[in-house]
Amino acid sequence: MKLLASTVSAALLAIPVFSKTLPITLDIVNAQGAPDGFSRSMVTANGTYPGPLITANKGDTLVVTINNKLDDPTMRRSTSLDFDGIFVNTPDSFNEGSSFVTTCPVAPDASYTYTIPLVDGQSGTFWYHSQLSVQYVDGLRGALIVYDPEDPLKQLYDVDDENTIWQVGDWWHNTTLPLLAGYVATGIVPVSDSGTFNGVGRYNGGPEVPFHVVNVVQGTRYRFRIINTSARNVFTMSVDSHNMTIIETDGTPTQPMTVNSIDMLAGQRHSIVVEANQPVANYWINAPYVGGDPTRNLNQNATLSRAILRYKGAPAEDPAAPMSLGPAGAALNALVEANLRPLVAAPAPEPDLNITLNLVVTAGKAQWNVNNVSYLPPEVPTLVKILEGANSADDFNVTENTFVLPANKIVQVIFPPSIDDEAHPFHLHGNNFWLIKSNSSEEINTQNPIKRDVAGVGSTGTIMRFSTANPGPWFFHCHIFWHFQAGLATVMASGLDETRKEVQPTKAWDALCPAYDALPTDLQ
Ligand SMILES: [Cu+2]
Repeated sequence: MKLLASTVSAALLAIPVFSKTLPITLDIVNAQGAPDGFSRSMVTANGTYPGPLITANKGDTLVVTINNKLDDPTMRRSTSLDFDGIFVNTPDSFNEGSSFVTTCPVAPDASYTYTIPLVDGQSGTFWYHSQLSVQYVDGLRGALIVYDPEDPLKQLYDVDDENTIWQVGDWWHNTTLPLLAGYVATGIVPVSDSGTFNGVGRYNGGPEVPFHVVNVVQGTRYRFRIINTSARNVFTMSVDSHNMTIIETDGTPTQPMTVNSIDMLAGQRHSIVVEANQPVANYWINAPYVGGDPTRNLNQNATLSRAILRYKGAPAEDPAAPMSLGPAGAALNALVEANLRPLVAAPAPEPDLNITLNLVVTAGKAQWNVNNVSYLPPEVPTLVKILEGANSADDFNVTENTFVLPANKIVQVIFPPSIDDEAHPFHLHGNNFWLIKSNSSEEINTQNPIKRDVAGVGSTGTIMRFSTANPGPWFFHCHIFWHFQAGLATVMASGLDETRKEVQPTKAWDALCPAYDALPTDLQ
C-alpha cells in the first residue's frame, strides 16, 4: 500500500499543477439540528453543522456563491461569509466578507458570489464563518483546507484527507438574538452549554450522543488539522497515549515540535502529526474547554467534550480508560506558543511605526473598548467610504476605531499587559502578522518569530508586526465574537490611495448596501 501511495504522489508531482477555479454553492438555511442532543434551530450552510468542507489547492480561485434563504426571526436574517485566515489581495478586498468594513451583508432571498483567488502560494488550515454580528454562534461555520501538493513536510505523514480534520467549537442551546439581549442586559458573556467535536457533543443530563470516531490504522501517520471554530471557548487538545507533532500554525508551516497538549483560542488552527504507534484499541481524544464561569450554566461539562481514536481491529466501543482532561502534572508537555518556529526562519522587519492598543471593559456592561473607543459598525462600510474619497482618520466616525496607515510600511502593534482572566484572540483579516511577543512568554523574538493570524492578548502583553504592502481596510478584532460584538475591534486601513486605484468592485457588490439598507430591521 505504502509503495503504491508514494508511486502515485511521485507521478502527481511530475505533472505540472494548474490552478483551477472552484465553484461552490452554499445555501444558507435555517435547519433544525441537535449537535449535542438538544434540538434547536440553527443557521447553516446546506443544512449541516459544521458546514460543508471546502477544499482547494494552493493557487486555485474560490468562487463561493451563497443563496440566503434564512427565515427564522430568532436569529439574524441577513448574512455574510468570511474566509478566515485566507490572504486577500487588495483588488479582491471587496469580496472579503467583513460586514460594514469591506461589504454590506447579503439580504434574505438574495444571492452573492465571493470570488477569492488564493495568493502568495498560501496553503494550510482555514475556515469560513458568518461575519455578521454573532451569527456564527448559530452554526454557520465550516472548514476550508488549502492543500499544497509540494508540501515540504509531506514526508512526515501518510494520510491527510477529509477524515483528518478536527473542528472543535462551543455550542449554545438558545439562539443568538435572545443570548445577545441577555449579554446586553447583564454584561455577562453567555457561557456555552457544550462543546462539539466535528459537530457532535454532550451536555449534563443530555442524551448520550455518539462521540465522533476518528479511524486509524496501526503503523500509519496522520496529519490532523485542528480548527477551533469557537466564538468564545479555549479548547485543550490531547490524545491519550499519543504525542502530537505540530507542523502548521494558522497556515504557516512550522519546524516540527512534539507536545502532548495544545491550547487553542477561538479562531486558531494547528496541523499535528499523530503516529498510530500504540496497541490496537480505542483511545480518547480529549477536547475540554474553558470559557467563562461554568457555574453560570449547569448544562456545561467540559469533560464530555471529546472524540474517539479507533484503531482498525478495535471493537466499536468507548475506550476503557476514564475520561480525563488530558496530560497533567509531570506528564504535561504543553505547547508554549512562544516556542513555535516557522519552518523557514526569517527575521521580522523593523517597524516603521508603532500603535499601542489598550483593551478595557466598561464595568458591568456589554461594552469593550480599544483605546477608550468601543467599535460600532458604520452604516456605510469603510471600503465604500475609501472608494468615495476618505483620506484621513477624520473621514471616519470615531466609533469606527479606524487607523489610517501608509502603504508599504511595517506596523508594530503593542498590547500592554491586561488584567483580564481570559486572553483575547486578536485576529487580523486578509494578512498575517509576525508574533514578536507571545502572551505565553516574556521573550521578545524578532529573529524567527512565527507568523499567524490569531494570537492571544492578555496578562503578559503581546506584540505583533504586520506589513501594509497589501493595502486595504483590514478588520483587526477579538475572535471572542461576543467581545467583538461588544466593540472589541479596530480597522487597520492602509494605503487609501492605492486601495482606490486597485479595487474595482462589481455591480453585484455595489447593489448590496442599497438592498440591505432598504430592509426592515427584522430582516437585517
Ligand atoms: Cu475578547
